[in-house]
Amino acid sequence: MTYQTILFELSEGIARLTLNRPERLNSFNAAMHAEVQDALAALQRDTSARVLVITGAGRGFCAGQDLSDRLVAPGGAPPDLGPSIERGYKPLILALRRLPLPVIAAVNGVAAGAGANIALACDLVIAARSATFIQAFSKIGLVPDSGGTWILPRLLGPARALGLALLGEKLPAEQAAQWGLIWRCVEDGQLTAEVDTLARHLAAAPTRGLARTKQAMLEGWGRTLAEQLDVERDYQQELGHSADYAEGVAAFMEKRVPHFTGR
Ligand code: T3D
Repeated sequence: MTYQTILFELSEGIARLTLNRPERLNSFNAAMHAEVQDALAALQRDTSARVLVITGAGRGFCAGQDLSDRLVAPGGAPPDLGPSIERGYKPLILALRRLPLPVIAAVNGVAAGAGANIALACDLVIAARSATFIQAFSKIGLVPDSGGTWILPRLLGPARALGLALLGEKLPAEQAAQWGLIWRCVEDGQLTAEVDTLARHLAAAPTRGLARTKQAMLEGWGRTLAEQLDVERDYQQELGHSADYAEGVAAFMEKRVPHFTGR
């Protein structure tokens, strides 16, 4: 597939996906949905990928749905948003959550509407100090989608989650980090370097273990402690047979740096 709305590359275990409609703050249209889904499906198949970095081109990360596709002419029929969610945002969020490798959101600027919640669906969110997160949905009569109503109360508690969702105010990156909504806020000029360092670190890490860690934590919210202990047992049983576990133990005992292959 030739991409018109994203940039996508995979090199040395690091996949980089850049939302690339800067003139519309990288908002999503149908083509971008199809292209992002295609890229994520390619990553599912490509075992050389060890980490994914998602960012935005230009001054924004993503402004959610492209609203120019939603303008209703006077007397025209309102759009059916259900199919758009079902075919676009829902599979996108689930694909990010299910990708068996760590996903970094490098939030270079404003992340609004679904754009904010796509960032929050990533495993590690690093934002530039000038970036903001906006649950813009309330400004146009919608509900936070792309997992917003699920993740915000879990990460922030109901008071802050409802404040953000009902008011649609800008949450600065630094406050998002202080509230525990994102991993880190860094100086604007440091974002690329910090993300590169983190991506290189993760690309050399034991990928299968990280994938199971992500899965256990994300799926654990719906389980009892006893059920979760069973899941941990099963994952340890599986990972105990991995090449990376053998390498990790050997490297520790030999007092050397491990060389993980992601297998
Ligand atoms: O429809 C469905 O399928 C249901 C799913 C919905 C999911 C959603 O995401 S709903 C929420 C949609 N997003 C928004 O409501 C955010 C709209 N954008 C904004 O509120 C502001 O643009 C920002 C706060 C994000 C940034 O403000 P600012 O002042 O930095 O930039 P700007 O001047 O508003 O935007 C720059 C350009 O991008 C501008 O175009 P222009 O005037 O230079 O030609 C603006 O129209 C365009 N743009 C920004 N966001 C969108 C957009 N164009 C289309 N759709 C957008 N979402």
